[in-house]
Amino acid sequence: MPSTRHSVCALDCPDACSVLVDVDDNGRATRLRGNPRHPVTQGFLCAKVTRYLEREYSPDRILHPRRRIGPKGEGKFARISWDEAIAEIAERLRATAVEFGPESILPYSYAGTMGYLNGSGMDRRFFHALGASRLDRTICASAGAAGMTDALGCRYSIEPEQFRHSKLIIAWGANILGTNVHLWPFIVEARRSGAKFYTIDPHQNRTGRAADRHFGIHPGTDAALALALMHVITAEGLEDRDYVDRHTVGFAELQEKVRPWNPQRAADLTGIPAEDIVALAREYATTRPAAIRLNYGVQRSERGAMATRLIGLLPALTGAWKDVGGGVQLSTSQAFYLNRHGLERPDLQMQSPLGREARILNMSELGQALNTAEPPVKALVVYNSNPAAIAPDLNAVHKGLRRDDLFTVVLEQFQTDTADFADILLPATTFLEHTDAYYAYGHYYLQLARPALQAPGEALPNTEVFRRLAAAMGLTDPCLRDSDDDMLRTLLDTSHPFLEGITLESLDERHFIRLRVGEPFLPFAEGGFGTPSGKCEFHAETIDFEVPVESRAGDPELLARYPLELISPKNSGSMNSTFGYRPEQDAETGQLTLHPDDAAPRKIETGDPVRLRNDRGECVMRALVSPVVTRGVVCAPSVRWPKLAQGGASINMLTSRRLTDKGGGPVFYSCLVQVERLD
Ligand SMILES: Nc1nc2c(c(=O)[nH]1)N[C@H]1C(S)=C(S)[C@@H](COP(=O)(O)OP(=O)(O)OC[C@H]3O[C@@H](n4cnc5c(=O)[nH]c(N)nc54)[C@H](O)[C@@H]3O)O[C@H]1N2
Ligand SMILES: Nc1nc2c(c(=O)[nH]1)N[C@H]1C(S)=C(S)[C@@H](COP(=O)(O)OP(=O)(O)OC[C@H]3O[C@@H](n4cnc5c(=O)[nH]c(N)nc54)[C@H](O)[C@@H]3O)O[C@H]1N2
Ligand code: SF4
Ligand SMILES: [Mo]
Repeated sequence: MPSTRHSVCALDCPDACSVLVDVDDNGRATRLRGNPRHPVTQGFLCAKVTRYLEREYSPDRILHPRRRIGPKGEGKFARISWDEAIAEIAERLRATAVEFGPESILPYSYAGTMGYLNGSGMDRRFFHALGASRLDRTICASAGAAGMTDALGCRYSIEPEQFRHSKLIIAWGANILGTNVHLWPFIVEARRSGAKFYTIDPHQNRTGRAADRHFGIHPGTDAALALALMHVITAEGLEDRDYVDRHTVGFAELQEKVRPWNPQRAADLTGIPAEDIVALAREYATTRPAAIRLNYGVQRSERGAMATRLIGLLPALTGAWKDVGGGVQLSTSQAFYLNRHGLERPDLQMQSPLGREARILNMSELGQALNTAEPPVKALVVYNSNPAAIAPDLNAVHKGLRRDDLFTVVLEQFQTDTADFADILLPATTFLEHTDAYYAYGHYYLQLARPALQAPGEALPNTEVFRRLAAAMGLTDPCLRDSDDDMLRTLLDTSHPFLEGITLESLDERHFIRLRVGEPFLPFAEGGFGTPSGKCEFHAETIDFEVPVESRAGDPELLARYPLELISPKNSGSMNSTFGYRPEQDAETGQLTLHPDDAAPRKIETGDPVRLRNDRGECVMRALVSPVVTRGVVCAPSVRWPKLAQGGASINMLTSRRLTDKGGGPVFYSCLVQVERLD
C-alpha cells in the first residue's frame, strides 16, 4: 500500500521543516512534501529539498566503504568491506594515539545534519573516550552568539509566527527568500495588514528586491549604523522611557557613548545617506510592533560580534520586546534545553588515556591546525561537513589535507572535495534513512524522525559507525553501546520547564512538539534578561567601533592592491556545498556580481570570465554586471565545489584566516580582492 511517512529536513537551515514522504508499494519514495500541520512549515518545502529525492536515489551516492588507491585529492578509491574499513581505522587511530598521544586525533564536523544523535551523539562520546582533541565549532554562528549574549545575557529570539503582527520588519543581513523562506508567509501577511518591509544588505538580492526599501550598506559597517540609530533615538527622546527605566541598566552612559555618532559620521562609513538614517531611526522607534530579522550575514565580518550586540540592544531602547511581533530574531536554538551533557558525555575524557580535558582546536583555523599545531594532528575524522570546500583560507587547508603523514577518514553521502582527500571513505545515510531528534534555529518546535526509507547499499548512520569503531578499539564504557533510542531517552532526560512533558513516546506520536515557552513567546516583555540583574545591561564602556582591516576604510596599503570588497553569501539553490554537484548550482556559485561602475574601468561585461585574486589565492568566475551590489562590492554566492571550478579553485581560496572580534568565527565577508577580465 502506498503510504505517507514523517520526516524532518536535517539541513542546516533555520526552518527545520516537518517533511511528509509519500512512499509506493515497494517502499520507494515518490514525493517529498511540507507538512501542512506544522505551524512554520505550513505545507511547503523550499525548491532545493522538493528535489531531494534526486539526491536520495542518485547513482552518485557513496554506497560502500572505500580505500584510497590514488594520490590524495585525486578521488581514486577501491571498494572494501565494512569489517576491513572499521579494523583499519581502529588500528590506525590506536597506533596514532600511542605514538603521538590521543590529542593527535581530531574530529571535524559541522551541521550536514542538525540531528542531535548523528550530529553530536555517539561521535562525541567516542572522541571523548579516546581523549582526542576537541573541535570548537565556530564556522557559522559563534560571533553572533557571542554578540547576542553580550546584549541580552542569553540568546532568546522572537518566533516566526509573531512576524505576522509586525508593522515594521527589517531584514538586517538576512536573505529571507533565499535562506529562511518559511518566514516569508508571515511577512506577506504582515504587509497585507500594512507593515513595511526593509532590507539592510550590501547586496540587493531577491529579498531586497521584494522590499519596500533597501539600504545598500558597506560590508562590515553595521555597528556604525546601529550606533547612529541609537544616537537619533536617544537625542530625540524616542526611547521607551518606561521600558528603559524598568528593564535596562546604563542608559545615561549609553546616551553619552552614542552622542558622537551623528548620522553623518555613520553615513560616511556605511554609505547610507544621513537623512535616510535619521528617517529609519524615527520610523523604527515610533512604529509598533517593530521586528528585526537579523540573520548571520552581519557577523561574518571582523567586527561581527560587536555589530550583532549593538543591533541586539535596539529593541531594549524602544521597548519593542513588549509587543507581540516586536523584538529581534537571530536564533531560537538556545531554548532547546536538552540533556546535551548526557548525550555527549564530556566526562569520558577523564577516564580516557589522556585523563584530562583535551585541547580545543578552532575549526575556522583548520589550515593552521593541520599545518602547524603542536602536538601535530596526525588523524582527522570528518563527518557532516565538507571542509575542503567551505573552510576559509582554503589553500592552507588543502595543503594540510594533502599531507602524506595525515590519516583521514571521511563519512559522506557524496564524493565531495573532502572525500577525495580521504584514506578511508565511509558511506553515510541521509536524514530520510535514520532516526534522529531535531532542534531548530528558526522556530520553537522539537521534532523526531524515524527512518522513512531503507538505506541504499551499505550506508550507515554516523551513530552506528562510531558505535562500531568504539567496539573495535576496545572502549568499554557502556554508553558507547547505547542504541539510538537509549540516546534519545538520555537527551530528553531534563528538568527544564521548556521541555516539561515531552517524552520519546509523545514525540513518536506527534512528530513535532512546541517547547513550553508560552504562546506567544515574549522573552523580555517583562525584563527577564539573562544577566545577573535580569535587566538589559548596556555596558557602554565596552562599546567601541573599528572598521574591518579588509574594507574600503581599512588598511590603505592593502586597499591599493585589492580595491574591491568581496562578500560570498549563501547561494539560493543549495545548502552551502551540499548540492554543489548540480550543474545549475555550479553555475550559480560560479558567477560573480559586480557593479557597473566597477566593471566599466576593468572592461568587464556580463558573461566575461574574470580572475579574482589577493595575497591568499585566486579563482576564476563568470561576471554578472548589475547595480544590485553596492558600488565597490563584489558578490560570489557560495559554496562552490572547488574541483568543479577552473584550476580547482573556488572563492574560499581568497577568504581570510583572520577571526572575528569575539567568538573565534571566520570573517568570510571581510575580504579585499582585485578582479580583472581574463582574455
Ligand atoms: N538556500 C540556502 N539556504 C541556506 C544556506 C544555503 O547555503 N543556501 N545556508 C544555511 C546556513 S549554514 C546559514 S548560517 C543560514 C544563513 O542565512 P543568512 O544569514 O540569511 O545568509 P548569508 O548569506 O550568510 O547572509 C545574509 C545576508 O547578509 C548579507 N551581508 C553580507 N555582509 C554583510 C554586512 O556586512 N552587513 C549586512 N547588513 N549584510 C551583509 C549578504 O549579502 C546576505 O544577503 O542560511 C541557511 N540556509
Ligand atoms: N565563502 C563562504 N564560505 C562559507 C560560508 C559562506 O557564507 N561563505 N558559510 C559558512 C557557514 S555559515 C557554514 S554553516 C559552513 C557549512 O559547512 P558544512 O557544514 O561543511 O556544509 P555543507 O556544505 O552543508 O556540507 C555538509 C556535508 O555533510 C554531509 N552530510 C549530510 N548529512 C550527513 C550525515 O547524516 N552523515 C554524514 N556523515 N554526512 C552528512 C553532506 O553530504 C555535505 O557534504 O560553511 C561556511 N563556509
Ligand atoms: S532546507 Fe530549509 S526550507 Fe528547505 S526543506 Fe529544509 S528546512 Fe525547509
Ligand atoms: Mo551556517
